[in-house]
Amino acid sequence: MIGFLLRLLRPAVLALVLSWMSAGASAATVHHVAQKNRAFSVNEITIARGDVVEFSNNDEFLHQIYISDMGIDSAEQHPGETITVTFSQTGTFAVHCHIHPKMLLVVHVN
Ligand SMILES: [Cu+2]
Repeated sequence: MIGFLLRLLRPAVLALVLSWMSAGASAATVHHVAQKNRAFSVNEITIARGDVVEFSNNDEFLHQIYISDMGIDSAEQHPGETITVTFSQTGTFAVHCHIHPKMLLVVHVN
């Protein structure tokens, strides 16, 4: 009797697990932003909550990532280095670089 019930339930459980896995996988899109010529490669991006932004230093000198509203104030980022930030809250966030005060990227998180 128990064995019969388990056989009956197995496809439902499998479907639940699969839908949970695909939901998790689709939640985190990775967006690429470069730092080049003392500027971010885009001025503004709109992403979904839980998405990841990878900042790649494509210059020959140091950058840094400063996001005041998220309490992020990274260490010096050397040429070729990538800093990964997960945006887990909705809202609008200004991304700056302490070393180059004119650098600004606005991230809208829906
Ligand atoms: Cu910079």
